[in-house]
Amino acid sequence: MQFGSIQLDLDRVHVMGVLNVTPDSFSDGGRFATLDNALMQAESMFQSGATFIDVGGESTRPGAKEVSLQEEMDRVLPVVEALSETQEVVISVDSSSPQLLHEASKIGMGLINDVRALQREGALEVASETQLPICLMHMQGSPQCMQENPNYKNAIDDISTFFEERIQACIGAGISKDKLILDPGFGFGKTLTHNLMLLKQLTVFERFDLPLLVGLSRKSMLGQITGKEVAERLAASLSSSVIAAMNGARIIRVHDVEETVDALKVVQAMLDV
Ligand code: 7PM
Repeated sequence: MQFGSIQLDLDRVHVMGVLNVTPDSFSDGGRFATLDNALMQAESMFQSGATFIDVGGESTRPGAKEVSLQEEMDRVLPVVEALSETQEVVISVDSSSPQLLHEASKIGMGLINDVRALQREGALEVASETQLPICLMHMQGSPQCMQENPNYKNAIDDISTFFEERIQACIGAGISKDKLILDPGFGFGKTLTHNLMLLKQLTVFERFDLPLLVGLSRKSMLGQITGKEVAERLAASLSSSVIAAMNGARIIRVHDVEETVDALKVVQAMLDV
């Protein structure tokens, strides 16, 4: 798949490093809120083997308050611009704002990562214009209320139906299907059982014949399983990343890039035999 100027083979396993530029980011306390720190963090993730850097300026943590568009742009765009000048890495932008995505597409964004799957007014049109790949993530509800009472008739079926609907919406907007990446959205309106069923049955989504991206890193489901706080979830995160890759995920979104790259090299080596 072509991500701006960078071509990647998505039959192989890739690591996406999370670069939060939100002051209230739940796992690193906003330490990387300034541009310099963000760039150093990105450089280190690239050196560790990340092929994507996911830049996000909106906290989608359960219950988080919404940030204004201007605030989100001020956080994200300088980072995208600086990264595209210095790094041979795909810059993914974690945003649902059409205006931000439009601006970011002009300064080096290589992938649209929208946790709202282009459902905001104007998002499909902007995404189509950029001609960039798009990750369509499933979420039930909104970040403000999604964990209140996640409820599905059948989570796998409901998420599949959502993917079908969003793929068709993209095609209707002139986006070619081969630019799409799917993500079941671990933790976004899902109970522990939903998340575990999705991880166990991830291969069911192979029927869409599109690359799968997953984010499990440090998430609360891992806290529920291990009883550990966010900062102590590395081993659980690595374990979940390995399971996801073995079940077909090809882009793994994580905070701990160096450790995850090693863990997934083992999976890739095995797949290569
Ligand atoms: C608080 C709680 C802050 C959760 C941030 C988060 C995903 C994503 C996020 C994902 C894709 C996090 C999440 N998660 N994009 N953005 N897939 N495509 O853990 O799972 O970083 S934000």
